[in-house]
Amino acid sequence: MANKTDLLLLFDHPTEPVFMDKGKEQAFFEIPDSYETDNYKKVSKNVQNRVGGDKNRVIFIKELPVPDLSIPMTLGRTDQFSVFLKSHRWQAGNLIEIFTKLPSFEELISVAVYAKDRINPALFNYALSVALAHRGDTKNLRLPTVSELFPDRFIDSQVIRTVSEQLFVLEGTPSPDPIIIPVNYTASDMDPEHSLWYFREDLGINLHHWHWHLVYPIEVTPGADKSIVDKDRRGELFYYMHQQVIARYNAERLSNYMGKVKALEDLDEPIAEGYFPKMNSLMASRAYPPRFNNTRLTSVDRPVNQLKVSVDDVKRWRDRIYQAIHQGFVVDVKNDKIALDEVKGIDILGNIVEASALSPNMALYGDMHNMGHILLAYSHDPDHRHLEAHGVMGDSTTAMRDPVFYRWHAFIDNVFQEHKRLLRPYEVEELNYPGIQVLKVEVNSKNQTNKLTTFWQQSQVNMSRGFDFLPRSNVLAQITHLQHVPFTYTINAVNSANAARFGYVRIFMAPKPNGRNVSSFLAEQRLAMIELDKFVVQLNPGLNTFVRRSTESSVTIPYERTFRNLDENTPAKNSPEEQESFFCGCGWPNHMLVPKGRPEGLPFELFVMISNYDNDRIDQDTVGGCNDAGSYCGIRDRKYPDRRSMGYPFDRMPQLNAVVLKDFLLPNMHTVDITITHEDRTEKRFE
Ligand code: CUO
Repeated sequence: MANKTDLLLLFDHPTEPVFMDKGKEQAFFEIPDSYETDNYKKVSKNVQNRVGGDKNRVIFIKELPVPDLSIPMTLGRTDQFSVFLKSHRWQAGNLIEIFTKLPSFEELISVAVYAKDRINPALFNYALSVALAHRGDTKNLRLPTVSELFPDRFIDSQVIRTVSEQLFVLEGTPSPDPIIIPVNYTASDMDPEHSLWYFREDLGINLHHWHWHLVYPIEVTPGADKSIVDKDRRGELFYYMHQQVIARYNAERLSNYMGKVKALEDLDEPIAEGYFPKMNSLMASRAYPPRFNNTRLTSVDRPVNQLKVSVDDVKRWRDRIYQAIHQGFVVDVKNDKIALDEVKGIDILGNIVEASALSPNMALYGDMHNMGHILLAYSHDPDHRHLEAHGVMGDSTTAMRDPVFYRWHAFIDNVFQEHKRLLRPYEVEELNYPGIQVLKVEVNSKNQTNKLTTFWQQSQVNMSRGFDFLPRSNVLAQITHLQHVPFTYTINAVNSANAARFGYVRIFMAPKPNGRNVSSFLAEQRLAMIELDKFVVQLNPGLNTFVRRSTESSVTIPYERTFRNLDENTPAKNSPEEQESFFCGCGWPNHMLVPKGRPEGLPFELFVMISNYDNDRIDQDTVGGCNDAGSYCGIRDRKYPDRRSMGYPFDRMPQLNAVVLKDFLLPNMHTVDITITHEDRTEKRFE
């Protein structure tokens, strides 16, 4: 009989027929004759005998009535799937609904097995992942990482060729050496944007982005249950997570002696930054199309994608959204006003701007952010005359590789900031914590105080399960990425009351302007603040000392979850680690917690605040909720773990008398100057 984890085998080798051997055990699905596709009718048994035969584990699949799959089957098997396309989202939404509504596990695995060879593999993977993550009986399954299944969306096509060659030549013998994924391969130093390759093309950052959009789907099919979209403050989190990406990207740019990213405000200007991904889609057997320097956006009209959108559409939506922000309300489909107030306003705007199915008026405010991705993703072939698929901007697994992603999202963030700018500044009573004083903050890394160090590290990943139609073998790829020396924060705080109190410690940092050791204007600096951590402390009467490790950060997932190998490092059954690792791929990768800095040191201002936890707390049980990267990802099936606005206390303009950060400080806050130094050396992680 099939067990629940057998569902995960359906992710393995995404384009191979379902009857081929799967997983470490080389298990076979024994499928009913009626489930076979025309391509392989009546040959599956012969193939199974040839590949393995009697010794393999066999999973018997029951023949059951199969729901109508005609909608998700509309997308061709080799087409490029994009969650930014409405037609694809609709097809995926239909399949997600089919999978989530099936009453029993037995029916789910039977229908999924039937669907696997009939549906576009990327759409199938996305829909099954979303469904498993949201079904009560499967949400604790540990899903494979998308980079293991679709390595072609993460690494150089030349490496794909080398891995394929090794898998064929080795034929089951373990590879003696890892295959080196080159650094610096997408452009030369003539392209100034190229110095950011290590951020844009980082495996963990792109995995985080894919996971985020998987956890927060944009829409469901019309009429379907909206609960998978309608999550606590999902519009606000769309704003905040992407705002933090831009703040982090700008800190990396400063590390590389570059100015802030220029928002794509003018949709008519040629886009200076080109991008040549150097990746081939294994599924489509086609290269990801490039975008040349100085490409202009034009209307996209591609009947093949049921897609027609003009640059003017996007401008119209933008103008209507700005008008709503300035009026302080939006208008829903019944023509009723909904106030954009200081509590819910940003959440409503997030859903309007993205746009998600929760937008109160899609006809009026449109689909601005998604269609921006689309205009950029098809700018090389807007009318499909060359029969080209979308570029990297068309997919959440690949979009962050492209410099224009940051220009587009800097514009999206400007729209949100227009709303935030109009809110009244926080009053002192909303910021202080009477009786609590932060006396001292120190950052310690090895034997250094207030100095952080970054360097290059090499880690290994096993991507073999994504290489289809090749002999099974473990081939390791070696990736070079940024890393920092682990550090701790030491915080001394006094509670002058005579009873214990609880506090929420909030840690942010921002670079000093132009890399010089001077203060920036807080009105500007607040947008550069990177959230590093947030945690609860008990303050006993008198002096308290708290020590917190960088690896505990509430924005990151541990290193092992980014570079994990599904077959190895599996935590023990029912252990706390296993609870934590269930579908917890969403989270900023810990190896990218700290910006690169400069060889001569880059000055930052680190800010610590202890707010009154009684005002911030959300009373809920968070066990098993994937709660270790809650700041950027929320907590699964729970409320966002902070009652304050995301980004508090820097999400609003400061009072006029707070010109620089020093003026903003209250006794429950403290700052310390730190420097981040980059050492140009490479360490191996795995030896
Ligand atoms: Cu994450 Cu534009 O939303 O890519």
